[in-house]
Amino acid sequence: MHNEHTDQHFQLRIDTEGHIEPRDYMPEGYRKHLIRQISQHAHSEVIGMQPEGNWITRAPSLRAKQILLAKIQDEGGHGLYLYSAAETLGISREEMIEQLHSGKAKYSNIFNYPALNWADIGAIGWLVDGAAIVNQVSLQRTSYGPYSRAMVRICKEESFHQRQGYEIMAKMMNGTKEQKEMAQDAMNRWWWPALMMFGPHDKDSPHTGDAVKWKIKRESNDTLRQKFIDKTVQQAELIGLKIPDNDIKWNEKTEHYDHGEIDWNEFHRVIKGNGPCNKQRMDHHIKYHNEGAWVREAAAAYKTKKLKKEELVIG
Ligand code: FAQ
Repeated sequence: MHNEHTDQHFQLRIDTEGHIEPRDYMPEGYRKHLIRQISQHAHSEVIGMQPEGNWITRAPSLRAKQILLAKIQDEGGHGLYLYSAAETLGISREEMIEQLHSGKAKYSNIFNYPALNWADIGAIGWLVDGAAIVNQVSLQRTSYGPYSRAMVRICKEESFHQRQGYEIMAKMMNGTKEQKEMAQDAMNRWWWPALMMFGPHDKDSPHTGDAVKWKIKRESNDTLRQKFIDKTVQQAELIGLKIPDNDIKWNEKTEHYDHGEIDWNEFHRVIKGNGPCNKQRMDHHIKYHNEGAWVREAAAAYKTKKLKKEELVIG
């Protein structure tokens, strides 16, 4: 039942800060935009378990191992809320996974870099979750109800993740010369890819126009990136880490930190599939997805059987 009236009513609802719910009328472009963004967000959460998962067996203490395990499980849970939110828009989980495997759907650039040592686990929690949370706090006010509600819960868990990473970095910066060097080296490798997580500059971001009009995005890529830089520079200083950017400087006029140029060639190379770990991440996902086929089949068989029994009772 699409007509001009319904489109106007939809935009009015957005303009007056109303939520759009699954059964409400929505323009096709809004639905497609959300499926793209939410499914890519879900894929990022799940693929993001891989670099950290590598370190569960090598965590330096039982305490560190318990914390890391809990954090990685949370990320899997975030993926599940997000897949469910996307399913309310009329796409199935199978289709989303198919799009991931075929390369049609992206996932965050950041998970295509390797976690080489324990300091990387600190850097991921502090910088990667730190960047994710800045973006996700803003998305709590996104216009689509199921996405917005998923974000509220995810943000609560994400703030614990950011702190566990910062704690690892702070501990290492309080340690031996070698530990300090490891922490700085991890910072050097993760800083720039973390800045790229916010996406291209606003002027080069094709989806921002619609996203802002429909209040899917409440703040632009550059605004969120700047928020992340402003808070992270101060956290780095506090524990003695140096930002690997000679152009980082407080700007009295703007009251923000200026920063150097981001290497967008690297960003495009990585999101096109040619980063250091893209192939490894995808091969791993495909292998375990295929190996888990019997679980999905068994669950589906049980569902069919149960339905038949219920039908019999009704009959
Ligand atoms: N990586 O026009 P825009 C986490 C693509 S969660 C890859 O600006 P948009 C938690 C973009 O898709 C991290 N591709 O696009 C965790 C588009 O290509 P397309 C994930 C990127 O959507 C921690 C093209 O470039 N968070 O880390 C990236 O308006 C530790 C043009 O870009 C989210 O997904 C990128 N960084 O803005 C988990 C947050 N940036 O789709 C485990 C939700 C851009 O046309 C361990 N998403 N592209 O083929 C968003 O807020 C937005 O989608 C942006 C991109 C801001 C990512």
